[in-house]
Amino acid sequence: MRYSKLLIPTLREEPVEAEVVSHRLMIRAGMIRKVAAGIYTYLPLGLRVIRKVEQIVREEMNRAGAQELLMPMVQPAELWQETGRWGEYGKELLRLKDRGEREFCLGPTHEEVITDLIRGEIKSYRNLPQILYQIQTKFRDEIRPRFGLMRGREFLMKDAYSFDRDEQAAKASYDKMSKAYHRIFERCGLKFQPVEAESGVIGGTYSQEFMVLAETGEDSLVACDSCGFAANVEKTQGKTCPRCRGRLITHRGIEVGHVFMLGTKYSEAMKATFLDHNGKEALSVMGCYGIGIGRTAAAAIEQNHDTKGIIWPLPLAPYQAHLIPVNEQSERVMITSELIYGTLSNLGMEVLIDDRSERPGVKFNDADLIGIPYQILVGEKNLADGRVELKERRTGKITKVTTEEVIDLVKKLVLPDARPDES
Ligand code: P5A
Repeated sequence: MRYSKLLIPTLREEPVEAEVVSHRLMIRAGMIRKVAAGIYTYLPLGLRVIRKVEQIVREEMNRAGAQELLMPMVQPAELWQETGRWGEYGKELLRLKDRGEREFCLGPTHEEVITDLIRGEIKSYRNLPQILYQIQTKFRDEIRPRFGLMRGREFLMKDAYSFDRDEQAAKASYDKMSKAYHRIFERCGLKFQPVEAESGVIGGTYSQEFMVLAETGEDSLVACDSCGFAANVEKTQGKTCPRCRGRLITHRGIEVGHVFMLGTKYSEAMKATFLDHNGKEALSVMGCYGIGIGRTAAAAIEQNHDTKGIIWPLPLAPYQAHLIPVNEQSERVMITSELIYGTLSNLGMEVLIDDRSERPGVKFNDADLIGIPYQILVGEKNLADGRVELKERRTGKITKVTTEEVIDLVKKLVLPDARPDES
């Protein structure tokens, strides 16, 4: 893509309203803009990152045998009254009325809608298990929306729901999802820790949160230094590990995912039953599994940045290579740049070429701010020796190589990650 044709409104100044680094950098890099408290527009660059996270999530959900569907955002009050959550959920549930005075809410989560679907469609143990997921906009009227995409009111979530014939089968579905979560956050290039957690207003018998480790994280977790036990601090008292009596060490983190063993909380309230192999009516045993899509992108920035800007892990980067013709007045610079751009693009790489007539310093600063992992600098001085520069954003390391070599190098660096096998 050509920078000159894209809406990338980068900012030099620190936005005053942003308290955490991911929020500041997403605004400064021209990725998001606020529309109202906790409600954002994703600009082209921001949306590309969101789509990268979604794609990884989608591939791993499909690999684990989950099926994608899409449920409505607007949900009738009656379903929430059946489970009692119409009362329980409180002010976070944004309620509205249609022209006929019928009550609805904007979905903060979809246990009721999916349980309603399954009770209507699944009648026999033969049709179980079912794992269904969607990637969809949620609304939670948080008291203090803050930190940009980290804690929004309107936000994107991947939510999955499993239905099984008994507890043992439900545990197998839960484990499958948990394994998929490990793969997802690994593929995103994040350092994370699963922890035992409280299940709150979603409920159920037990739950685990996936925490991205970052000093700026809103959550605190403890991890045992000898047995690997880890939990949200809300879940533990004291300084010793409940499993092995080892020492607990506190870390900060960002909750990017949460998996819940629901048991029969919803199937019982909504009478989601099926006929078991003896022809007897039984309740589905459920699980539900969430990932904050925007929060995952924000957490990646919390974990990967420096004073100059974002340093995207390659799998989440909006583009894989950032090509900078240092002086676009020079014919030689432009011919070489276009050649590299065309070749890399034809290889299936996502390349951003900064074809603006801006001063080199402006282009370099924007490139470091936006944080694409590999920069290719094409300038007259190096071209005199037939060379261009390859700069690695993370280390700042610059290698001078020929045009052919740069294509080869970038290919090796970028393409093995671009299309992970779908086995
Ligand atoms: C699981 C899926 C649920 O809602 N029901 C369906 C369950 N879980 S959860 O923990 O409440 O949310 C799942 C993930 O969504 C992200 N998230 C948010 N992201 C941005 N802004 C918010 N206000 C917000 N609230 C939740 C988190 O990543 C959470 O783990």
